[in-house]
Amino acid sequence: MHRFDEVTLEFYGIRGRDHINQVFQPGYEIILDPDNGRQRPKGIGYQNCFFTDTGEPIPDCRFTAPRGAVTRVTLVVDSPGVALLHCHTHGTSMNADLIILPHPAPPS
Ligand SMILES: [Cu+2]
Repeated sequence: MHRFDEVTLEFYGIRGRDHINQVFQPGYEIILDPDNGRQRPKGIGYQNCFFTDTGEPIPDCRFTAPRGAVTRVTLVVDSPGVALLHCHTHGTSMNADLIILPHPAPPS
């Protein structure tokens, strides 16, 4: 995806009760969670992250994707780099990278 693109992600949960997901902007850092001593990412929340079907804003781009249902989330990425899609329920075994390229220059 490109910087400032509006991108919709679709999730369909097939295992587990639900997945508490979060997208972190480029520049996130991995920290030790003081509650359980496990590693987890810490990042900056998106300003533009919302449920696609209702338009309801999602604070910190953190949302639950339940099993047996489609969850659609739309976000606008505002800085180039690698963002992390992370599932808090399943930890580092359920991560994905979102590659954000600089916005393409208009054709000349
Ligand atoms: Cu998960």
